[in-house]
Amino acid sequence: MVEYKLLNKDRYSRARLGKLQTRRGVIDTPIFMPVGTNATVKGIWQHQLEEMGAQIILGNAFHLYLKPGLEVMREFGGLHAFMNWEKPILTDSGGFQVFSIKDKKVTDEGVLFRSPIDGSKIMMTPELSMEIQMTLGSDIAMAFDECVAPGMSREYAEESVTRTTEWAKRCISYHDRSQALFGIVQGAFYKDLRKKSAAEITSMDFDGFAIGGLSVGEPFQVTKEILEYTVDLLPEDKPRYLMGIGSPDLIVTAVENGIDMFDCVLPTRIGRHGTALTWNGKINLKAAKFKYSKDPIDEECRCRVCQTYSRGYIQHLFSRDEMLGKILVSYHNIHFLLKFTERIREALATDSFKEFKEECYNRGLIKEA
Ligand code: PRF
Ligand code: ZN
Repeated sequence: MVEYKLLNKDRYSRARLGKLQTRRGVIDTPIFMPVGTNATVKGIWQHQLEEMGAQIILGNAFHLYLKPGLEVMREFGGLHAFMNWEKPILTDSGGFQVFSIKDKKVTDEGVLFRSPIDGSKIMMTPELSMEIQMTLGSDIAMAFDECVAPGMSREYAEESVTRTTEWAKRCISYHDRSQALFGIVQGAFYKDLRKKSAAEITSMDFDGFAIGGLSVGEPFQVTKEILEYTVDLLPEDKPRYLMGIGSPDLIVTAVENGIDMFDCVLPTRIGRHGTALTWNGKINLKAAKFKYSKDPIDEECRCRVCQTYSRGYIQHLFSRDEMLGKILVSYHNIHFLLKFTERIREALATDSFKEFKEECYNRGLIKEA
């Protein structure tokens, strides 16, 4: 259902350049995947994603099950047709979204919670998550996992790894393989639990492997250490996906540890608050100092927003709470991360990832050279 092809390996790190063949075309890796939780990348038209060069986007089983629901999805013939996006889609299983709900009950069967939309009781199970993702017709589905909240005991984390493995087995037996299916390694911040989870998950017939449970509020060094440790436990011939990261420093850390795919709501979330990613670090366009600025958000950016609008204009839009401000910064931020990963791929293709990393360090985009 997907095939990973290695094109080049970095000499100084575990970074790798590759291609991932999916049933809706080839994706260049490493790749950043913009997040379209509710069948929309917030504020961005699908044709704008295409014009920016997005190759694959994310959808969410949990949200799309709550609204518009499976009946609507069946009527439209799946998520691609519904939202008019023809390129690959990866859907997350709900394993992360369910866990951000406070009032819930986790059992071996699944997760019982109240719908945040109408208060009705819903039992999310591995089988239901597979059913939703097959109905959505995404190109890559994710196993239903438990992402442990930081601060939970080791005992709980251990129990949770066992549950995630049992759920993964149920996902595999229920899934019809009409789409690719990735397994997710959990284990919180405990290396032995990561090892156990990786051994169990990679022993199953998945098309790719994700690392979950990271970037949930822990310090950067912890993310890095667990990532370094866990990647080594994953097979080399399958794609590797680090879930929920998207800041330039974490992207570089992920790539140098051999990660091929990553996603994050960061560009649109911070964009809505006026924060722009630039080649010289973050800036906040709400700041009064930009009021008279005729400069684009980023001198070096070739995106449509930076070719068209000034910082001063965008500052004004935010000061009047005009929705266009949020849209413009979101667009620029997604463009930035797509370009950033494209530059990483160029560097990997020309054996200059080390130099790229040095440049990032000098620009203040990453904390360690
Ligand atoms: N599991 C799933 N989705 C996720 C995560 C996870 O652990 C994360 C963790 N950063 C983001 N998205 N299913
Ligand atoms: Zn721009």
